[in-house]
Amino acid sequence: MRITDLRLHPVAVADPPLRSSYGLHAPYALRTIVEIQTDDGITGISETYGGDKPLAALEALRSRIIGMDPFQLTRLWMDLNQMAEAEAQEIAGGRTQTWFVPGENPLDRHTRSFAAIEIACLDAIGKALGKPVCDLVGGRARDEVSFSAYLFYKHAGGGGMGEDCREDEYGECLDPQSIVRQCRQMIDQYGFKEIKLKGGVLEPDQEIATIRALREAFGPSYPLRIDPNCAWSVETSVRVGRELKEELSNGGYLEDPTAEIDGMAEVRRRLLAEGNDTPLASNVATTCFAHLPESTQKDAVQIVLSDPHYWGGIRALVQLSHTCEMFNLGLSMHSNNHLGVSMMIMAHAAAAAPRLTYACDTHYPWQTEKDEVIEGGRVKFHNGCIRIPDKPGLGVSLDYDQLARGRERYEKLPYRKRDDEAEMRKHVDPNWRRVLPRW
Ligand code: GKR
Ligand code: MG
Repeated sequence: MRITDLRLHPVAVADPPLRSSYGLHAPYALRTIVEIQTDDGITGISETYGGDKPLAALEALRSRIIGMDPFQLTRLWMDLNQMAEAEAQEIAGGRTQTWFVPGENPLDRHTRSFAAIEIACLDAIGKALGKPVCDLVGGRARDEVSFSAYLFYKHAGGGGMGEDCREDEYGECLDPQSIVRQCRQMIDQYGFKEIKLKGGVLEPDQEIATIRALREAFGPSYPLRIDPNCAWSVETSVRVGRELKEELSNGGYLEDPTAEIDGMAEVRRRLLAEGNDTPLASNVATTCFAHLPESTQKDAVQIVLSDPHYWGGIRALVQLSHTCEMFNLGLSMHSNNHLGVSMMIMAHAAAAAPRLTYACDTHYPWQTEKDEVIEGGRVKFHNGCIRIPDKPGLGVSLDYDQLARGRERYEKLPYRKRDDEAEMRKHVDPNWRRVLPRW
C-alpha cells in the first residue's frame, strides 16, 4: 500500500464564549481534517489542531508522505524527531505549554504533525484489514470509554457570528449556581459520571464555592477536578488544595494549579506535608515523554493528561500508558475543541491504553450538529461513554458537504490562530493581559 495523496481541510467550528486563564474563546475554533489516499483506493482520515501553523507544518510534510507505505511509520517518526531536536536548540524555554495555547506550541509541532499522519494511516490500515484502530495497536482494554462533564465559566452566547450564530444552550454561567445548572444539563443530556471545572477565571474563593456547590448538588459519587491552567501561585494552589481536600479526593484531582514542574513539585510537597495527597494532574507542565523523568523525580505530577493529538498519536498513547505504569503514575486525557473525528481518535486511544482509568476530558458538548463533519451526524454518548464501533478504522467517515461548509466558514474568518487574549480584549476588557500567576 502506498500513499498517493494528502488532503488537508481547514475548518472553522462555532464555539461559545468560554473562559479560561488563557482568556476568551473566539466565536469559531479552528481544526484541520486530514485525509490520505492510498493506491488501493482507501482513504484514511484524522483530525488535528487548526489555523495557519498546524496547517503549514502538515503541508511541509507533503513530499515526505506521498509514496510512503502507511505501515512504515517509524522512519517518519525518526525524521520528525530529528528535526524537532535540531529546532529545540534554537527555541529557548523548555517545552511546556505555560505560555502557549494548545496547538500553538512550536515545540510539539512535530509530534502533532506525526500524530495527524499516523492516525490517518491507522484508519487506512484498519479499513484495509477490516479492524477497528484500537485493535491494530494491541487491542482494547475496554469497549467503551468514559468522558467527563467539562464545565466552563462562560458569557452569554452559543458561538458563531451574525447569521451563523448557534443557540446558547447553557446561557451565561459566571457563578456557582449557573455552573451547577450547566452541569445538570450536561449530565442529563450525556450521562457523564465525572466532573471537571475549568478554573482560573474568577477569584479563587468563588471557584472553591463552585466546586463545593457541585459537590453538594451531585454528591461524592461524582469525582471532581478543577483546572485553572496555572493561574495560581504556589501559595494559592496550596490554599485551594487545602480547602478542597475533601471535594477533590476519591477519584478527583487538582489540575495544573500553578506553572512549571518546579511549581507543581512545591505544591505537592507542601500539600503532602499537611497530610493531603490530592493528586496533581497536568497537561501544561508535563506535555511530552521528555518531561517525564524530571516530573516524576520531583513528584510534580501524579496524573498525566495525555492527548493523542500532540503526544505523538495513538501508538504513543499506548506507550505512555506503559510508561505511566512503570512510574506508578495515573493517566487521564486532555482535550480541546474538536469534532467527531477527534472524538473517535480519543476514544480509540483511550480504549487501547490500560492505564487510562479516569474519565477523559472532551469539549464535544460545546460544539453542535451544524458544524459536525462526519456522516450521520454527531458521535453519540451512552451513559457518558463512547462505545468503540464494530467498524474498521476509526469507524467514522466524512460528510463532504459539511466539510465544505466548515471550510467556507474558515475562509471567511479574519483570524488564523487561536488568540484568547485578543478575544478577551475585544469583548470583555480592553486592558486584559494574561498574567501568571494571577492570584
Ligand atoms: O478550551 O480553554 C480551553 C482549555 O483551557 C483548553 O485549551 C485546555 O488546553 O482543556 C485544556 C486543559 O485541560 O488545559
Ligand atoms: Mg488542563
